[in-house]
Amino acid sequence: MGITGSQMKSGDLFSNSRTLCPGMTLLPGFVDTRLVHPIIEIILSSSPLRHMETRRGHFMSVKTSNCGSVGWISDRRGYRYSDIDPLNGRPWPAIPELLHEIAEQAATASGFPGFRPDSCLINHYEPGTQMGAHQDKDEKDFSAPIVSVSMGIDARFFVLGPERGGSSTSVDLSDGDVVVFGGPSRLFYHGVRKLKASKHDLFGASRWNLTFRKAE
Ligand code: MD3
Ligand code: FE
Repeated sequence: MGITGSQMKSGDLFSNSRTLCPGMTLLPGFVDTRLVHPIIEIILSSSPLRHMETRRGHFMSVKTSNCGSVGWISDRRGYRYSDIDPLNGRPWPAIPELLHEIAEQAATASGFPGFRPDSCLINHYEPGTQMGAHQDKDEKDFSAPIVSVSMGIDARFFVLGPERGGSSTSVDLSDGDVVVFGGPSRLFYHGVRKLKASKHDLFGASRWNLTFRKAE
């Protein structure tokens, strides 16, 4: 277990980390998600989950919300970051300090010290939902990594590479796993395969993913 399970000092290496490809690090079981669960509930009480609409007028199967000074949104005008939650007209909730610590410690353990995200996208998956191959390129500065925290039921995540086509590498992500994407992998195409039905003790039949980004 990582930061929340031991008194790991900043800069210590997480003994269980795996480099999946250059710039991409898996930290299995890095987070004690029991500590994150109530924090997510508080964030969603002000900025609830919603299905974002795409430019083409479809709704994404995954539900999302955000915390941070800006949040990722999609509507008929396209994808962008906004300092206002369009659902309630107010700023997004701030990133709680425990989440900042998790993101910073995971980035440090992966060779990206001093990571201070300004945005955290909260994705909620139910069995049958998926996320197609895409790049995360709406951020202004690609030198900062992206930190992804998985919670609840397992999912199969896939990475292509700098182009959409070709063969994919799969990674099964379980509750508490963190992946850090930086350097050459920062702009890789990636997605999530259709979720299989399953149950998790704390999160039930759902998967949560927190994606920490430096957007501005
Ligand atoms: C690889 N979410 O919200 S996080 C997304 O599990 C997104 O909810 C997925 O992709 C999820 O944009 C995967 C892992 C992730 C995030 C950013 C990446 C993988 C990445 C950027 C570059 C390469
Ligand atoms: Fe993504």
